[in-house]
Amino acid sequence: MIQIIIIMMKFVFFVVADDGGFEIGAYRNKICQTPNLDRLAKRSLIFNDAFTSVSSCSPSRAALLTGMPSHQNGMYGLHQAENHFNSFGDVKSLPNILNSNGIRTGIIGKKHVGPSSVYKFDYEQTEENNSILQVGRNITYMKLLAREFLNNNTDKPFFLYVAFHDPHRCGHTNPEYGEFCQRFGNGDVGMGKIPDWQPIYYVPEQIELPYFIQDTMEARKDVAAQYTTISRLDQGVGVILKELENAGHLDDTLIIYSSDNGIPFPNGRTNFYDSGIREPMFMSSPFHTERRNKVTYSLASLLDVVPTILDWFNIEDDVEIDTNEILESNNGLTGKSLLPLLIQEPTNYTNEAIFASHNMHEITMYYPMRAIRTKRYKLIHNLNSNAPFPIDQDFYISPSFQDILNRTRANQPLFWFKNLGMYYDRPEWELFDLKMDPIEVKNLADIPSYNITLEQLKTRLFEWQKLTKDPWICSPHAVYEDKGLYKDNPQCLSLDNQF
Ligand SMILES: *[C@@H]1O[C@H](CO)[C@@H](O)[C@H](O)[C@H]1NC(C)=O
Ligand SMILES: *[C@@H]1O[C@H](CO)[C@@H](O)[C@H](O)[C@H]1NC(C)=O
Ligand SMILES: *[C@@H]1O[C@H](CO)[C@@H](O)[C@H](O)[C@H]1NC(C)=O
Ligand SMILES: *[C@@H]1O[C@H](CO)[C@@H](O)[C@H](O)[C@H]1NC(C)=O
Ligand SMILES: *[C@@H]1O[C@H](CO)[C@@H](O)[C@H](O)[C@H]1NC(C)=O
Ligand SMILES: CC(=O)N[C@H]1CO[C@H](CO)[C@@H](O)[C@@H]1O
Repeated sequence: MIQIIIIMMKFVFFVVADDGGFEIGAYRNKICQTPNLDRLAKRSLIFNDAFTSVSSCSPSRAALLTGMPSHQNGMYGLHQAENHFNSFGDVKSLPNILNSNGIRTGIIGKKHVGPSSVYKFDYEQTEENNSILQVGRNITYMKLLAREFLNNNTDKPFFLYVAFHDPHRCGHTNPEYGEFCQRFGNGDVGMGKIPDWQPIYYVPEQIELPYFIQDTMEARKDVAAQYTTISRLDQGVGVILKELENAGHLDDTLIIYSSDNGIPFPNGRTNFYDSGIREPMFMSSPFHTERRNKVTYSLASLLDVVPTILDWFNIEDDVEIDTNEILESNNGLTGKSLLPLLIQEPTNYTNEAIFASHNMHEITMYYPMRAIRTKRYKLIHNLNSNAPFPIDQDFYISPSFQDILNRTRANQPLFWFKNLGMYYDRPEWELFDLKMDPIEVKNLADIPSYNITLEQLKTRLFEWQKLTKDPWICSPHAVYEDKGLYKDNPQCLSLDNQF
């Protein structure tokens, strides 16, 4: 008797938004219309507590694609132009691991990481050889590229990574298209047309402001423009999912949707407050239907994406998957596979934690931070707390931030939950009880009754820094020595009484 073994081929489709947040129906935003994302959410597990490990574009994407935090993969800041950051040349990235395991890889849209030898996809249509507006915001153009990738797939499993540039701001580079490029391709005179996009416009008075954006007309108009751009992202997700379906891959593909960092508003992107690091995430598997349209409250990190996708493809050579011991390093990776969540919710979140590591966004914005977040607490270590918290170029000229500057100068009410002084000036340690203080304004680091919690979190953060070989591990009060005399016994050597 001849036995025929059919090996089911598996595929992955990963979609990442650029500065996208929770302006999504599935996350209970009642105003912003996102029918395509909502439909995807209905067939997904919806993450309530997913976080990026760094709130900056290139560092977040490098961490996502390597499973290593920014200080471990080397992408300390932005990749483009004068910022000039790259990951270390010997880092193993997801596309390279998959490629060496016979999986075809494709990227469409914003790449924003390097060097190209570390992040090598078989099929690349990115800002490196396309206009970023076309490859990242023109959903018709992106759809045709996805079709090309899918049509040209032969007999291999694939990993397709589609990185929208929407809903990133563009007021500082292409002001002619509006603050969020919401006019690009909308059919008005001089704006061109994107055939697959039906723009949706919003009334500023009606938009839903998150707690961290000031309630002023300037900020509301800014958010209304962001919503219009989200309609392009949403419809883009819809047309590309349609391509996947037409190619016959809706029933064998793991689909993940997320974003790289917080939204580009005050207290958002570049911050370690939840408004800067919490991310939307949907994960849809054709083989796991138990928890569709259900919510998981388990803490997840974008550092978990590499272990999840390797688990999906049953690739175990490079990384051992361990779902319990988050602090157990697996060949240098500290993340865990998220696939078990598709079947069952954990019964106890008490010991769960996610970690974060930020060094800079733009090259001028040196402001290293390390953080640990559990279900209940967040501890942020601001290593450069003697300097004002830095502001980046595109956020600086945004209407929302200009409004805060103008009002501060004119001594007018801000209608904001902070003021500029608080925002710029941060203590070295910030400890928040997220249950009592979800908006993270009451720092408990100096309150004696929290000393044990503080010490426990500091120890756990330090252990993670050690495990992930953080060069900043002794900063800012000591110097790390790990060579020569200290080769076998690395030490933090004190600066004595200077700090
Ligand atoms: C971009 O580069 C890839 C190869 O790296 C090539 O296949 C593709 O055709 C290029 N696209 C454009 C628009 O030049
Ligand atoms: C978007 O892409 C399509 C297909 O390439 C093209 O026909 C259309 O003109 C583009 N729209 C804009 C605004 O560039
Ligand atoms: C959850 O785990 C913590 C720490 O291990 C333990 O103290 C607590 O009792 C557990 N809670 C429940 C409801 O099992
Ligand atoms: C801020 O003030 C300047 C100078 O008065 C003005 O030109 C600008 O429109 C204001 N911007 C916002 C967002 O309020
Ligand atoms: C924490 O503070 C209390 C006083 O509030 C003190 O008795 C205790 O020794 C402190 N514990 C640690 C670990 O510092
Ligand atoms: C070799 C191959 O199949 N090429 C196809 C790639 O996709 C484009 C666009 O769909 C087709 O025109 C090519 O024939």
